[in-house]
Amino acid sequence: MRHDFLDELGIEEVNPGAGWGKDSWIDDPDARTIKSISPIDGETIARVRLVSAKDLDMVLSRSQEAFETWRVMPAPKRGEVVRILGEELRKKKDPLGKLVTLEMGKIVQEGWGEVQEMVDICDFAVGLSRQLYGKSMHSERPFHRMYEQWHPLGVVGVISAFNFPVAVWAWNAAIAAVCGDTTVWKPSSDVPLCAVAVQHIANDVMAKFDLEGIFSYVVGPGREVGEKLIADPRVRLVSATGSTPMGQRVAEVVSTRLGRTILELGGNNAVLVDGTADLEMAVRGVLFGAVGTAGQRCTSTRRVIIDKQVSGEFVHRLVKAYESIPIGDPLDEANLMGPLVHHGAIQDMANALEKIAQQGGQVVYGGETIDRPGWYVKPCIVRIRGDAPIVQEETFAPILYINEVGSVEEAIAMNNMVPQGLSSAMFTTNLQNGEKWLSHVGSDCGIANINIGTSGAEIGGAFGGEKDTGGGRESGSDSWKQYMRRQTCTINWGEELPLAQGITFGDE
Ligand code: UN1
Repeated sequence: MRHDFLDELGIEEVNPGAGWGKDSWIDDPDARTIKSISPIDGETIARVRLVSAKDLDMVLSRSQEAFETWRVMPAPKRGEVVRILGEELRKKKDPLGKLVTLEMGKIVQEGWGEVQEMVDICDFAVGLSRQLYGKSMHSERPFHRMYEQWHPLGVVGVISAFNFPVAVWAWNAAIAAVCGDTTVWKPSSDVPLCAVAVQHIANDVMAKFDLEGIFSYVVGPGREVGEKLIADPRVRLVSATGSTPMGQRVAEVVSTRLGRTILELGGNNAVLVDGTADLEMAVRGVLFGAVGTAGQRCTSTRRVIIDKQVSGEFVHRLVKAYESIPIGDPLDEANLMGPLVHHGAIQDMANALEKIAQQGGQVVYGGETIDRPGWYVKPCIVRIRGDAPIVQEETFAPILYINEVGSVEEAIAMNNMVPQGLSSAMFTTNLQNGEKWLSHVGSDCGIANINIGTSGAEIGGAFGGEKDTGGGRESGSDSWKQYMRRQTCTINWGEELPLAQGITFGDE
């Protein structure tokens, strides 16, 4: 069955593998194609042509050329283009959100939420376009003025993962655009149609301003096109979301040529529940964090580290909540959990469950595969030791580990024990526990919350994490600085030439 919303988004049976403007696509009829398969029922939605390394070279040239004109447009004028992009995304929220759901499998509420996140970051970027502030400093020399300013950087490469097929592009592209950069996007091959749809929207906006090449995309094999993208010196910044091994490869290649990276990699996010927590609130926070997006967010809750006094009651309530989750077609708003992204994800989950059993874990609820077309599972709750090896890994599936502890110090140590450091949360009504959690001896993650879950961060804050999560920060706060180059300027408006540090150099 072909959904009407595909027409609204310009999705054809076979779609080009690269594009940078309304009439600017790479659409070689002889090129190999990949199928975009819906995890909802395993059916092919449409196909996308793959581009070669040579095609990428052409897209990068166009992007570099576009940068030459884009960077001289005043930042608030660039903001105007991003404002219109945000407006077009608002208009397309319904069909684009549904495409996210169809291609990736998250429930449609979350599909729409993702488009809302794109709109929000456009709004943020528009404001930012008038606030790309540099500091001025007092010079140590008389009649000298010193200040720093921020210039556009160049072409930005964006590599995104299947789980956020559109929002992560926007975090990067909207900020990069107001900063005066152009963006070349390599989406995950699991969700290429989302990129095609976004490109159509961006093309319409660029065309209104007689522009092209500000936003472009390429779909191609990682080994060929991805490797070439990260190795190319024209790509001044690579912003990559995905697994830790992928991020390590990006870091290796980009650092060799002294380029910049923003890495947003795996998470292994815990919710701590102390003895004073509001358990009802904690159950709801954990439920959304662990079952939302079928456990496939990098911010998904994977661990509950809980005071053993309240653990029995908490797990009892959580199991009840899990039992009430309707699982099925994510386009049907009645369902709260859709499928996993593909068959490989089902296998990864089964492998993890096998290791769990070997390492003394006990399944309290779920974990079964549901027998119907598509890739559906029951979300799973497991009691296991917090230091078991499997708990240290990020399994991209709805498996939640319950780890019991005897004190808040033990809970914080367990939170920090894993190699990843993205998101974390504590449910408590105790001021001292809460403050300890957020202090320098508390959570070691990039995100630390109190009385809300680990996922669903707002775009206004800097997003990212420490350790194996890669250290990058995207979207809000002052993340924009990574998309620009800083220049320190000193101007002597006096009639002498004094040297800094009081040095005299052949002076009388
Ligand atoms: C991701 O899972 O890769 O905080 C991004 C959240 C979302 C973004 C998640 N705003 O869950």
